[in-house]
Amino acid sequence: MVSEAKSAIISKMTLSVGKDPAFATDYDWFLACALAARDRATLRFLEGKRVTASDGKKRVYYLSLEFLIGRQLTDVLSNLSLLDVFRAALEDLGVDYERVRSAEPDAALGNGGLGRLAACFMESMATLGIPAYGYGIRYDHGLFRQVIYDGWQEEYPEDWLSFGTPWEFLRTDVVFNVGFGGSVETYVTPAGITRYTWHPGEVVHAVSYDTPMVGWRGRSVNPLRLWSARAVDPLRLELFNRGDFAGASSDQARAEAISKFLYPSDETPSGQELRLRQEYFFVSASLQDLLSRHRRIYGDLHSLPERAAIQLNDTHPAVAIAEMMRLLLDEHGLPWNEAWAITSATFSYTNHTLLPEALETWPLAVFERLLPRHLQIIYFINNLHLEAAKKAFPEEPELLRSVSIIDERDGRKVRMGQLAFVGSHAINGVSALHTDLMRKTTFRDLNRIYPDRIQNKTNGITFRRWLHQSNPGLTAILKEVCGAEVVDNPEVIERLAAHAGDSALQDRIRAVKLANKTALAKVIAERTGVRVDPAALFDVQIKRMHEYKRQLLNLLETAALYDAIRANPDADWTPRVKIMAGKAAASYVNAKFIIKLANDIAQVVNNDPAVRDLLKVVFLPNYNVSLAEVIIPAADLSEQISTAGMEASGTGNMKLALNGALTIGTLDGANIEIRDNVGNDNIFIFGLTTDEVSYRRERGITAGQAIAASPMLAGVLNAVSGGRFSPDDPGRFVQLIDGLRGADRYMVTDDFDSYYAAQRRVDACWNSGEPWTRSAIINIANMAWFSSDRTIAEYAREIWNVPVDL
Ligand code: 475
Repeated sequence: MVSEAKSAIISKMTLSVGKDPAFATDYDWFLACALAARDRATLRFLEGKRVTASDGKKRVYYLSLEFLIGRQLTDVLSNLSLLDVFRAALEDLGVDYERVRSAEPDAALGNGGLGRLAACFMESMATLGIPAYGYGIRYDHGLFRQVIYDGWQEEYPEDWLSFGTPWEFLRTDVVFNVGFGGSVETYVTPAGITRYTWHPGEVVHAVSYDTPMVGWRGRSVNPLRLWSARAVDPLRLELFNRGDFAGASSDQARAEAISKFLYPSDETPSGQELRLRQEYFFVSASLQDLLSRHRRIYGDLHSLPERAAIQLNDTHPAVAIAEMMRLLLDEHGLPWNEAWAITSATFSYTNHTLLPEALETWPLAVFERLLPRHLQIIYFINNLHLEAAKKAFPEEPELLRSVSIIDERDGRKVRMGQLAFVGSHAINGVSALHTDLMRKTTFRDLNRIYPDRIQNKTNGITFRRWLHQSNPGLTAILKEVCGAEVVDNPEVIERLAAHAGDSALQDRIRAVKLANKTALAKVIAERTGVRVDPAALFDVQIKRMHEYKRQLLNLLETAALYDAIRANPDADWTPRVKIMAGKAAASYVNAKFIIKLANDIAQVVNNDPAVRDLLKVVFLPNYNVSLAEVIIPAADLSEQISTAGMEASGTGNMKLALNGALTIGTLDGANIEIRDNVGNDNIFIFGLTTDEVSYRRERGITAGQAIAASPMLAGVLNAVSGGRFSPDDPGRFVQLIDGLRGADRYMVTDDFDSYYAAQRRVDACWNSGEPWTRSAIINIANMAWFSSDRTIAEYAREIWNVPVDL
């Protein structure tokens, strides 16, 4: 096996990379390994395609504007059971696998939770043998690279594709036309039926690239099909011949802009026309592709719902409802009722956030200019929908306003959430609380009209990447204690619980954690110059920078703790390292100030000899999947401190708990289900509940009371706004802190005292030693339910109706 791998790698190096191994760089070795690994994956992939087609198996199509994949080499090798073989082969060749692995750039085609969930789902679908296609955009530039300069975030373009990627196959035969703009022609057939033809003013080519997504033990390999935009005519020859070289290629630039970059705003739609062009571009290409596949195999489109399930990952691909109707009506000549029955039986929609500013809407004018026929179709859908609603609830005009796909208030808009809801047979939230809030708030009235549509599917994570690959030390212990089958069946992790009090096991768990922390300490030193002690408590908050996630609450507690240590340096403090990482949308001013505050606090605290090693603060730049893989196995404490009711689920919370970090968190999102699984004694819960948050909001209770009641809070707010951490610019944080003193939309002040107290409970537990490790073990033992295999099995049974044996 090793010798086979060796010759495969050498042959790729020589004949595909075109290099003499003696002169190969780490990146060359990565290419050679990736190409050799891809060969194995491809054989499984082609085999799977044959089987699915011949068995008439139902396919799942996962439409997502984001797939946050990260590096793929270890994932692919490990899932093909080739990791050890390749490692040994490279060692024989005198090459270090770690360096080869690190030469791969992250595929960062996503912003955060939503995109990473799509990547975990692709892996789990392949693992469960579900024939699935991921459809998305092949962005030339993924999420920006974050550089911290003088404590401020700077954004630089990300370049993962600058040297191409060895994982993909260009499909020259899978190219579709996607139209924009133009006009709609209406005519009546001799039989008296009105028909419509859209004449787009502009056409762009969608070119497809397939990347194989390999399931665990290579059970199946599914394609991730990403579309790249190309101009139909790369050059306008008449302009070129006249010497107008820029004009000659302007169409090309305009077309190719569609797949140039990922919009970097997490949970705030940009509302720009290019974004709508991206959405329609990949939706249209994907639907044309899957319809032509269906017709090729089954002939007739009426059987689509039995053979295909299309999942919309949030509303970003929701224009698919209108596009499917257009294709069925205008291109395939189906009558409305049949087209609608096929569409609504095929689609389902996942909601990922209820933040009002994140709910996607498009001004009618923009929509009509870009997609005139689709707007017509949406009007038709809405009329029928409102008629049905009127019939069901005749006395409630307010209800009609809330369920309408068209928002009639200031400036008319298309509401993509309403469109996705109305056009789907199943709608799901991503945690129990979030689904409950969907039913009670944003989708309350739609839920009254269609009471059985909303379901819950609590998120999950793939244990292959987030445990086995990123934490081999812990995985080895699990295999020994729970049995080797733990890598195939996470449920047996539960066996660990029986040994939670075993001191030998505790020692081993602590030793693995310490080794992981030592590795992280090295990365921290390299990237920030800060030296941290691996024996200290590693307190971690890693996620997008967002006010509702309340990194600011964490920083205020840090500042208060710093003052407390200075006031009483000889008390029995718990040595802590506060580790924070995350990107802010470039235009999100407050989030960028919070990054600056983290770095300013770090400057002051880390250089104050009075606190010695009792407190260190680190902001790690450029958080991405690869950095997460180093931080998560090294965390002791997981910060999940969003305002109750605002974090739809969270998935970092699951990754951290699975790796033995204890959670300090609010009763929000999946934190609640984590608590239910690990037990109240093994998690630090604090803060307002969702009901208490809405009570305060309804009564307009602001920060005044909380500040008046807490001298410590008042002190820390004064310190930060008075320039204690920004002596070079004392007024720097005045506005940020004034935001808390006024409306305090995210109730940082209300939760401050209870958060501070919970942190002191953390200290006490850490200092007690044994109980902490015990709790960590109980956390690990009870996380099996959060495997994305479980989540996907639920989607398969309850939404997609595809067979799965888990
Ligand atoms: C939730 N992103 C997490 C995760 O379900 C949840 C929205 C608009 C434009 C661009 N990006 C977005 C999100 O809404 C998002 O990432 N939501 C997250 O989805 C997976 O675990 O709580 O915030």
